[in-house]
Amino acid sequence: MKIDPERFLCDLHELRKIGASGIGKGVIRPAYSDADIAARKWLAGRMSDAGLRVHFDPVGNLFGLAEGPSILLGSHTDSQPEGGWLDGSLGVIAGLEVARAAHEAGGPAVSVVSFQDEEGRFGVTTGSAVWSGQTELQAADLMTDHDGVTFAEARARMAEYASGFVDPEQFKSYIEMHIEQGPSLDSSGDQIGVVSDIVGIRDMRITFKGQQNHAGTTPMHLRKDAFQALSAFNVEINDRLADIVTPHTVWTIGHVALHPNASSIVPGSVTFSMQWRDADADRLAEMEQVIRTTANGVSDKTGMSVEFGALLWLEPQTMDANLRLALEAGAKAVAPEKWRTLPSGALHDATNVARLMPVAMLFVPSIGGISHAFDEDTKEADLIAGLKVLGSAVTHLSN
Ligand code: HGY
Ligand code: MN
Ligand code: MN
Ligand code: MN
Repeated sequence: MKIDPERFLCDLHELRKIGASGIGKGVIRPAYSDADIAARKWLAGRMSDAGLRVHFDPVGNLFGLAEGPSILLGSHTDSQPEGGWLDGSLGVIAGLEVARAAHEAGGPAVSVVSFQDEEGRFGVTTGSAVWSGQTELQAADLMTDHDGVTFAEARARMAEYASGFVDPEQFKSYIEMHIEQGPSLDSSGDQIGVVSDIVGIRDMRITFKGQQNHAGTTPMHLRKDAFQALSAFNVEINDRLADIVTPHTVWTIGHVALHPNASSIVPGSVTFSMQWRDADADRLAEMEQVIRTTANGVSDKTGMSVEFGALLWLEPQTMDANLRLALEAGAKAVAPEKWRTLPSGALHDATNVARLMPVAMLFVPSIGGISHAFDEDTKEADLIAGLKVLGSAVTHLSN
């Protein structure tokens, strides 16, 4: 099998043009947006040219299928609202190049996937979560984005392409290549990371409801200002979580919707996202209790009501030992002395796919550790090293 780095880079740059942000190399390609659908149609053409059978499932996961039992490679091509050009796309396009080279060489059988809504416009890694059975389709259909659009409405945009769900039995294993999205490899000067585990996550929307009122006439002591409730919650939760976490635990209030969001109105309500991640499922559960207790405490103290949305969750996931050995053999050959093992603090479709088959992941460095931002990037030499390790692992597994 002869992998072609030039062809791989060329495809990667072609894909970047679809939904290009115009700022740095960034992309704006959220799940089911025009740009996301255009990118999937482009990718379907590339898969077909590579000798793969194109298949869209009911949620918009796009597969390029090889004949017979195959190794599945891929990731996702949707992006964050402000996304980097490599997050997800790298694993899909590297998989495409390996599958194409394998097809040209007459084997081994390699299939490719681009999962839908990995970036969680609706849930957490929604497309692979539904395919793997982590999330029921009926439950997913009821999920809403921050503008109130339901998953059912969004996926209907792709209904004209959809066939049934792909039978996972045809795949022997899944390998996902990705950028690290953190600073470890960049700061140690390593080119390749072989992933040991992926952290777990919990994500929940919380709403404080107070009393909307006039910002000029309402005395301070009579206000029920929802922003003040969020502000108090934020200070208190940082304090209280600090007592039970490790240096690797993280939590984020990343989306805030203040209502009605006007200078001269005391805000009547606020809905915000509370997300927390850790490698230990028990700690995640303990953090949930602290979060609920703290929000209830703020509600009691301020006389405002609090509501909790549905809890989204993914458990921590360990990578398959045999697949890791294949990646390590590739890393030793391609980047001797410049690879190491590390955990993933970002989530990946691999967590869901692990319900169906053995999975593993490899990372290449992110310059400055930056991702989920337009200025995300990776050195070309590192992208190519990752591609070669992926190809080498596939060859190793088929021998
Ligand atoms: O947020 C994550 O870890 C993933 O990239 N969606
Ligand atoms: Mn990603
Ligand atoms: Mn991401
Ligand atoms: Mn007025």
